[in-house]
Formats: sequence, structure tokens, C-alpha cells
Amino acid sequence: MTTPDESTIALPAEVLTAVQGARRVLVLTGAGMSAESGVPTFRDAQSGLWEHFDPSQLATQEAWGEDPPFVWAWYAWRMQLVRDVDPNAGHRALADLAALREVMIVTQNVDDLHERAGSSVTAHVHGRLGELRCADCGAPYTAEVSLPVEPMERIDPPTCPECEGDVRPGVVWFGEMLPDAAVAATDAAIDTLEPGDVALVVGTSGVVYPAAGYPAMARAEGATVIEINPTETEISDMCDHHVRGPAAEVLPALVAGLTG
Ligand code: BV8
Repeated sequence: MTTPDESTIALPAEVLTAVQGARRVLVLTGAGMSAESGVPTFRDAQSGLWEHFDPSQLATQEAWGEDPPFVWAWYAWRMQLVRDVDPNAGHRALADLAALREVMIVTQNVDDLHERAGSSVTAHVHGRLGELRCADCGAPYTAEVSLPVEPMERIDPPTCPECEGDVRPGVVWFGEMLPDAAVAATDAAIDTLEPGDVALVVGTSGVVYPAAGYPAMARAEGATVIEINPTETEISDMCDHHVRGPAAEVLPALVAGLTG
């Protein structure tokens, strides 16, 4: 459990009061949640081989259709990177929070760091890196995948044993619909919110829809919306409060404030 002496950041009193008074806490997380684990955010300049490529151009059916080995190599590098890092204190604080409040995590992140910190995740609205499937017949691909130790420009994707199609990552590309189950679970979680509950919006630039619309939906249910992000975002003005700090400091401070 997060202890008070771990918290170095001072939280606005109204933020702590809001969370203290909440029965349910919806947590909407984006790439900034994993930044302090060493996972580059979506809008950070890409490094190495992909530094000249915009992720939102790479995370598309078009890019895949043009050059599957190039797109597969990018995802294989990201899968290896996520395997090599650990959840941070922010992930662990959310797992601790679940012992104090009813917590529902809806994440845009395709990594498994919330789960590895001990949280259960209500919805991965943009899919998951580790859930592979055949790009042609859709069959899940569960065989072990060899990943590059160093980034490589091209790697032939695995072949589907059912139809010999290329295997793709189970993420949602731009222009693709969000998984029905994830959308339904998110809508159900937002529907449970009542006035006095809280929605924490952590580490997202609020650029990508429909996920960027979730804070407004939570507010419409009467929840108090609190943005946790070092910088202002596209959705800051639809949040009630803002804590301008990093997730791995703010979230432990929030939990410590509940238990202190
Ligand atoms: C859809 C998985 C219906 C892949 C991702 C034209 C044609 C087609 C679609 C559209 C279109 N115009 C608009 C759209 C809709 C489009 C969209 O919103 N585009 C945007 C760019 C305008 N959306 C879609 O296509 C979605 N599907 O709409 O289907 C449809 C279908 C056809 C036609 C029309 C509509 C699907 C979108 C899903 C895309 N897949 N990820 C992969 O990972 O490879 S999106 C990806 O970027 C992430 O998953 C994330 O969701 C998203 C945004 O990233 P963030 O998480 O916000 O991260 P970002 O880097 O942006 O920001 C990080 C933040 O953290 C910053 O604010 C920073 O300050 C902060 N931070 C940094 N450090 C810390 C921190 N915060 C706290 N602590 C720290 N330490």
C-alpha cells in the first residue's frame, strides 16, 4: 500500500476532497500513464528507426497493407520494450486505490502495465499489443512470438496456421472501429457514475476520438473530472480540476491522502 511519506507533490485540497467523497472512481488513462515506466508516449518524438514516422500514420490499415514487415517490426519493437519495463508507482497506486474505492480503469494504452501492477482493467479501448490475430481470417494467434532485442527495420510477421495469412497486432488502428465489447464495458462503467463520483483523466492528450469524449460523458453523469497531466490538453477545459504533475507522483500522493 502507498504510504504518506512517498508523496512529494502537494495536491489541491478540492481534489483530495473530491476523491475522499467519491464512491466510484473511473480512471481514464493514456500513454502518459506509462511514460515513467520508459514507454514513449504516442506524441513523443519516435526514436531510432521510426523517428521519421508519425505513429498515427504507422498505426493504420494503409501502412500495414503497404508493407506488413515494416509495421510488424515497429510493433515487435514495442512489444519487446513493454516486456523490458515495469509498472511505475502510478500504476501501483491505482492498484492500491482499488482497495479503498470502487475503481474502473478504461485505458487507451495497449500495454499490460496496469494488469502487471495488480489492477483489473475494465476496457482496453484501443486493443492490446499482446493479443495477436490473423489479418486475413481473424483467427487468434497464440503461439510464442520471437521479438528483436534491437529494433529492426523489417521483420516478416508470423503466419496464420489456419490460412497462412499475416498475423497482426490486436490493436485498433486509426480508421478502425473500437472493439464492441470494450465500448460496451466503457459505456456501462460511465453509466454507473453518480454525482459525487470522480473521473481521473491521466496522461492523455485528448486528441483521439471517441476515447477523448469519455471525460465529457463522465461529467454528464455528474462525476467530478480531474485531469492529471503535466501539461494542458485538448480536453482540459472539460475537466473540473487539474493537477499539473506526473502520474507516478500524483497518483501515489492521492492514495496517500486517502489513507493518511
Ligand atoms: C474510429 C492503438 C470510427 C494503436 C491508437 C478520419 C478518418 C478516420 C478516422 C478519423 C478521421 N478523423 C478523425 C477520426 C477518428 C480518429 C481520430 O480521433 N483521429 C485523431 C488523430 C483526430 N479515431 C479513430 O480512427 C478511432 N476509430 O473513430 O472509428 C471511424 C471509422 C472510420 C472513419 C471515421 C470514424 C480509432 C483510434 C484508435 C487509434 N489507435 N492506439 C497503437 O498503439 O499503435 S491511438 C493512440 O494515440 C493511443 O492509443 C492513444 O489513444 C492515442 C492518443 O495518445 P495519448 O494516449 O493521449 O498519448 P499522447 O502521446 O497523445 O499524449 C500523452 C499525454 O501524456 C500528453 O498529454 C502528455 O502531456 C502526458 N504525459 C506525459 N508524461 C506524463 C504525462 N501525463 C502524466 N504523467 C506523465 N509522466
